[in-house]
Amino acid sequence: MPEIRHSVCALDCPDCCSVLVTVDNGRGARLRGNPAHPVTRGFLCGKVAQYLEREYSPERLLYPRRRVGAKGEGRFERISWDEALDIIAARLKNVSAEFGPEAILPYSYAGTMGFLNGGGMDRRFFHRLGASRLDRTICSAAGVEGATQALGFRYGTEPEQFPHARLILAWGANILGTNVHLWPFIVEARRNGARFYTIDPRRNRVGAASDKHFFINPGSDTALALAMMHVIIGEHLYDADYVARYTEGFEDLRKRVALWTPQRAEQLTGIAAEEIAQLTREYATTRPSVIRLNYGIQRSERGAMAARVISLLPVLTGAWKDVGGGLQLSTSQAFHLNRAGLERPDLQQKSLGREARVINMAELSRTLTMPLDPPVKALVVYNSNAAATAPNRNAVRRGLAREDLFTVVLEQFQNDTADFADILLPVTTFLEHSDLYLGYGHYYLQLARPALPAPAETKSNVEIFRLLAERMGFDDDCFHDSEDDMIRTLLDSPHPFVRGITLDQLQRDHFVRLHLPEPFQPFAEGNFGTPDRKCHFHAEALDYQPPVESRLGDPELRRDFPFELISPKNDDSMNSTFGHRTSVDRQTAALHMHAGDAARLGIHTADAVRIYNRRGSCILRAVVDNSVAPGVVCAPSTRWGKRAPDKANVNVLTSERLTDAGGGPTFYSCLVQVERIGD
Ligand SMILES: Nc1nc2c(c(=O)[nH]1)N[C@H]1C(S)=C(S)[C@@H](COP(=O)(O)OP(=O)(O)OC[C@H]3O[C@@H](n4cnc5c(=O)[nH]c(N)nc54)[C@H](O)[C@@H]3O)O[C@H]1N2
Ligand SMILES: Nc1nc2c(c(=O)[nH]1)N[C@H]1C(S)=C(S)[C@@H](COP(=O)(O)OP(=O)(O)OC[C@H]3O[C@@H](n4cnc5c(=O)[nH]c(N)nc54)[C@H](O)[C@@H]3O)O[C@H]1N2
Ligand code: SF4
Ligand SMILES: [Mo]
Repeated sequence: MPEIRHSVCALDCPDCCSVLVTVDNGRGARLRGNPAHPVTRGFLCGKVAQYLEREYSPERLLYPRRRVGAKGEGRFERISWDEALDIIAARLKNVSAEFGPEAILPYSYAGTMGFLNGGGMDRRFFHRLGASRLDRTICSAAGVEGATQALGFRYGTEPEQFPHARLILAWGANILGTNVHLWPFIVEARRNGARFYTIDPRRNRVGAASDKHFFINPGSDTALALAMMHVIIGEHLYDADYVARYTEGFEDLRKRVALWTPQRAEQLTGIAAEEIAQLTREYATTRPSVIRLNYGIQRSERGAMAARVISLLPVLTGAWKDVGGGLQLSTSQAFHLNRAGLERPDLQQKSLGREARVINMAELSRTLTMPLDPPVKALVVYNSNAAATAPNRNAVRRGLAREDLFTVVLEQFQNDTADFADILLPVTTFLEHSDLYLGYGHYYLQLARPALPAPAETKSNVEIFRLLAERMGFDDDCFHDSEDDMIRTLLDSPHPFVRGITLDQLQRDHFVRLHLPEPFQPFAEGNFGTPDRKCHFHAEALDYQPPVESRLGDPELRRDFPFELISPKNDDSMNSTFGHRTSVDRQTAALHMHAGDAARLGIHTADAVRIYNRRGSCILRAVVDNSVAPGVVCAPSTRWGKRAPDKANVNVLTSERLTDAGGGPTFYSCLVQVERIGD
């Protein structure tokens, strides 16, 4: 008889779905969304509904391997776990003895969102080792910084409240692609009469389904938001009572935005002044109004400021007072778990007697290719396909090809990064190990137990770092912790949102809502994350300059490279995680263009085009579909470069210039030239 087991989707997605796995004779037969989960509501996105294809793919890595070819070539021979662990431990000890432990660098991101496998035993291991610390900026650092500067706390409107909204703005948010479980709530709101608008340089499926789409120049959102403030204040559309009670600095803000007329913003954003004024009036006078802001807005050079200024809009209008009003960027900060107990940063005292240096992952290219003291001599990559997803990929690959660099990769598939490994270790998928998960688009904490057996010689990250700790001779108790010990530690938090949630409860119920009022309205009565609980506008800090790599940026650069490239998420992908799929490879080999630009360059749909700048060159297939405005081109990311005929993907074009604050990457501030190269 088939049996149903519970799991949780571990992919880097705000929805964090509760998954039901049908298991027949020990083999997974079907995945579906848990109908009992208030946000999953019985369905999964297309890519994960088919995850069993990935689970049982003949390309799955099943045994530890050692490199036999050149770095990057991808030729390996099978070895035993004992050999692999001995080699790694010996090399890490040597590097540590010769250059100090900070010559060792972990590189990981959110291949799994699980606490234990995403940042648990690995953190303990590297802290005990005294390795360099990684600043994990690649995705959301700029937005986190901007939203924190604005509100203090990064809490947001819960998805279950969206049906109450009467105006919904999807601002840099590809809801159908990257956050599909919000969509039914929006459909419900629209059925109740809500209007739904999108603000995005690309008119994707969400834009096409909206009541109105605003094409905005990449990286210019701050100018739009400042002009919206200008109209809100100038036309007295703000909530004077809310502003008086819960904010500081309104008079300075009034002065600051006086010069930010819609006419000025039109020049910068490409949206007509009258449209800006009209949008603002609707936004400020419709209640409840909610903004789904997503991370698309903060992958540009002014990304932190954009997140900051937009986050202030519902403060001005008082939208936070309404059920179904406000803004959601992320809900993750509400999960106030005992991270220090999980990660044990105190272990650095034992290894180094101080905190280790910090390296920004968005600068991996520089870290591996420029002089550093000490240099990075050993790299351990897990939960990330850095050689495909990090900016300035050509430089990253030059770094990874260094003969003096010892690289360990923990992976499920032999992707771009795995090809550069000296030792390649096979890991389990989320269906095969235990973990605890937060949602960053809702407020449910979830537990997953292994639903399927781990195939062949695969092991979880937790188990691998536990074994490595033993090989290194680390005898601290925490390296003997079981998964359940680690979960109990995490849950041991005094914060009222999580106090009292137990492993037993999670085991029984699979998902547990944080201890929040229902509905949760974090800022209905101020309560911002500041010492005086008020929102401080800090008007003097709010400003806008176009990104260097943009149509209004460096004129010289713009002359040679006249197109603004954005490389947003592909609907059927999870960054590069499904890059082995042929359909995904095709989708991420596309360059979407405006018909006017294409005609001028003699380009037709399906033509091969070369797209290049000073950092690199990449061949894609043109899709002339007017999904972008003139001057913008869009290449959905992220392809496995190794599958491309020229072995390149869009990240050969992106730069390691950092955002205005937070140290984030600027994937979507990227100037390029495009030329037709053939049919
Ligand atoms: N299907 C799918 N889902 C995913 C992922 C995936 O790869 N595929 N990745 C996951 C990850 S890691 C993340 S971080 C989230 C991200 O989720 P999102 O933030 O929704 O995804 P992005 O594609 O980064 O950006 C969203 C939208 O912002 C637009 N955009 C780009 N530049 C600008 C700009 O300057 N201004 C404005 N207003 N809009 C802009 C893009 O065209 C895109 O439509 O999605 C997660 N979910
Ligand atoms: N051009 C461009 N580049 C981008 C972006 C963009 O929008 N445009 N987006 C950026 C963003 S937002 C992000 S978040 C990054 C994401 O970039 P990455 O962090 O590289 O994410 P993925 O490409 O999904 O790779 C995750 C890897 O983790 C592996 N994995 C999954 N589970 C486990 C596990 O339990 N253990 C181990 N060891 N491995 C596991 C998967 O097999 C997969 O290969 O990409 C960034 N790069
Ligand atoms: S990727 Fe997102 S939408 Fe798809 S199953 Fe996972 S959590 Fe749900
Ligand atoms: Mo991300």
